[in-house]
Amino acid sequence: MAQRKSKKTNSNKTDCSRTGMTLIDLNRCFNEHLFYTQGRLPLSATLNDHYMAAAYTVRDRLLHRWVCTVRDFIREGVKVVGYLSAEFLLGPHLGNNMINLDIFDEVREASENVGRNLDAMLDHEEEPGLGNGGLGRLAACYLDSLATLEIPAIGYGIRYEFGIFDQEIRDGWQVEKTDKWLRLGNPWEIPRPEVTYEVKFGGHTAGYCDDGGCYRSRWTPDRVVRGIAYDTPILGYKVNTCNMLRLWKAEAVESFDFASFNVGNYYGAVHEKVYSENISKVLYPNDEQIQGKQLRLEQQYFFVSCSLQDMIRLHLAIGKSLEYFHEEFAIQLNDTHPSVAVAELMRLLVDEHHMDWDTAWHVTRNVFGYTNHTLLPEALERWPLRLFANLLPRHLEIIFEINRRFLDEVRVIYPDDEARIARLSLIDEQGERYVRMANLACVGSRAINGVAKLHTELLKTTVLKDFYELWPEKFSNKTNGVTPRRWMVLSNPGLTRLIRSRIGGGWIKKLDRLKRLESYAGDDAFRREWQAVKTGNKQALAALILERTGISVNPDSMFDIQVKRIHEYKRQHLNVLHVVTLYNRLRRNPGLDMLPRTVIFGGKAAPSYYMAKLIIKLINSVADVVNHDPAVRNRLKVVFFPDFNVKSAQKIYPAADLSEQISTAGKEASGTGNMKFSMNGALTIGTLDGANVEIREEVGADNFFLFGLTAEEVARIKSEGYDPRSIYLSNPDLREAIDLIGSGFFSRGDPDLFKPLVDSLLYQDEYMLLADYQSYVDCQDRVSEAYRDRDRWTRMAILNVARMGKFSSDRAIREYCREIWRVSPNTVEMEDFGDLVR
Ligand code: GPW
Repeated sequence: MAQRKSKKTNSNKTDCSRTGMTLIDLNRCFNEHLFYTQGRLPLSATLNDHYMAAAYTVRDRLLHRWVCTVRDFIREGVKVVGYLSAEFLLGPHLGNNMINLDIFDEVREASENVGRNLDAMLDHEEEPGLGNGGLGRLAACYLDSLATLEIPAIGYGIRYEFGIFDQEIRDGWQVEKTDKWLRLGNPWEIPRPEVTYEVKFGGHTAGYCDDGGCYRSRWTPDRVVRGIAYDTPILGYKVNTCNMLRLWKAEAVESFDFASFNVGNYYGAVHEKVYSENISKVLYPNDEQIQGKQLRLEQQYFFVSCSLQDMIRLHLAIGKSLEYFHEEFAIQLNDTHPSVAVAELMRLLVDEHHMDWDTAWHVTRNVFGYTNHTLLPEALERWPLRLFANLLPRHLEIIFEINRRFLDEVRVIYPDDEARIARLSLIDEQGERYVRMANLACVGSRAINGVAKLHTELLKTTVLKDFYELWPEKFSNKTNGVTPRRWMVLSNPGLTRLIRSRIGGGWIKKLDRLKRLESYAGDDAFRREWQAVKTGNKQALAALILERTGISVNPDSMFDIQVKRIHEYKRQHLNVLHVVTLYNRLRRNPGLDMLPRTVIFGGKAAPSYYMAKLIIKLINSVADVVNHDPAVRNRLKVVFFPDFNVKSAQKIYPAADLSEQISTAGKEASGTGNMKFSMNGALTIGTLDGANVEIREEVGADNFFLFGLTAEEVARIKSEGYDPRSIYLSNPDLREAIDLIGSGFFSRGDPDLFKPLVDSLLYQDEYMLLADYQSYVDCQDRVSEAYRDRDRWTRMAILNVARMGKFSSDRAIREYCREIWRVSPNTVEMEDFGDLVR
């Protein structure tokens, strides 16, 4: 004990790697922030004061690197990636920044020494939930990898005042609460009140001849809003590159002369202010389902316009001509949400910077890349022409002109193929007219990519088939990845320590090196330690589950987990059918020797998505009955973990034994949760969908539990006429499970409650749960068998982790850099504060 103490004291004097400071220095900075930033003495400081002081102490180290990164940008004119995304689901910053600064362990030890609780501080941080799910989280992983790979990059998005709602469960139903993430202040952002742009809306256009006799269009808006930049530093892992995420907040433009508009109309003026601020007020909580609301288009245009104006200003500031804009910037469109950028860049270049159309179009087509993230028809964005024309009249003109020129080219290649031309057109003219945002993104981009091999193939043969036939060379696949810094090092310190003890820490940046773990799969001692780590993580999750739900679960049972947005295509209700099947077995045979399972669900439903909300209610209702049935005797527990977000995800993935990735084949573009589970030593039960296909390829078919129809079979059966009812009638176990739900057994005798769900399965079954049911249940039986052999299971788990190298977001970003953006790393050298300010 005495010896340990003295070791700790020594480390206080040692250099804290990469900060160039000792722990004593860092501690002084912390106390200074407590004193000078928070205005507190240690004796009166609250947990929030402590958290803020810690955050500012860490932020100072980030800003030092940021300044150096910007210095290089100005000096060396490096090509920059602009990542445009309506969502960034960052998760808490403090722990992650400490990991990337490589000071986590030292700071933890130092905090313990002075009796400060680091975990309480980490826990206290409100996460910025500026995204719905996979798409927003991918953007956050990509920012981490861009910085880690030393690529100059700026993330551009919206600073939503209210992020994704907090989910509460009341009487089994989801209740939405506003997410007031800015309530206690946000130490990670730097407001830039002088970095602002004006964004116009509505009004009309009129033609005129300019001095050179050129026909031009002038847009007179009826509303102007100002965007203000808020910057968040994004530090790479163990490098000095510190990029920025620039988010825009909407404000009223005072100079728009309310006085003359509303003489004596104070209320009207304030109303205008409130109206403008509405734009960045709240994140639309829909995932893969469009709402078609005007405010959403306003949000998209607002952040796109601010971001493009900002990039143009930066470009001009380094003294370059706009003809070369695409040589200095590569702009990625994260799905179609920012795709109005194609028309806006044309407008900025042609109308505001007086560039000729052809040059502007050359620049535009060469600067953008477009990533598609879904095949679901209900997620493909299109805007009613009327709405678009009212809000963005000039952009509609530009889109018509792009379309006219584009279709002229198409007619040359495919003369007389009017059907094809109608499909390729930027305007949908069957019935009510719409602007097709995916078509606009395709026509305006140099590169188009899907997010997993299967998804990209399906894009080429279905939704983007015509574009693929036209420009096959534009298409490529970029399988998604996730950052091992947040999803292993930060969230699973136990596993990280164990892996480091055998193969060092090189894998954190070069995830392929996890391969070196393969040789430990057969090592008994290693497997014991591996199991101990997993058990520890399960105990921690069990404690959290008890705290959040009051349900006590047994850490020795198999943790079978499905966490993701609730969506019918993701088939949480197929998982429920399995649970009910197990329950029926126990009821039929009370003495059954069944492998104990804890089935854990988590995820939010879009507030307007009735079926998804009913699925949440079903899970909770089944949980209620199963968990209270004495006959079950702890062989089966069901948990709905409320408010699944990045913070809780960091506790959940490391505790999983089994990862549920059971979407209907062909529906999940990629999935990224599947990767996070597997990296943390869970085995996957899954369909051949999205990135599951590639995960299985990598980890080996023997180490993956596969079931279900293939995408091809799904399509074939659908086209031949699918009849779920006949499957229901011919499968007694399935019938028993569905009947039990339909009987009111889980709804206090009310047979109507779940009728919409039951009917949708029996009479439509759009996502083919019944077709996959038996294959799923059989596969789950193989899972249980495998789990009984702990050594075999652990060996499989080790091999899963060892073979996950491909799914690092570093690999994905390297591919984007080489094949789409054509950007290369720039190593940032640290310079002393004194030299920098001289
Ligand atoms: F519809 N994804 C998402 F394509 O989380 F835009 N939200 C969305 O709105 C869309 C896609 C959109 C997800 C995909 O469902 C998932 O399969 C994929 O892994 C993820 O995007 C990142 O590519």
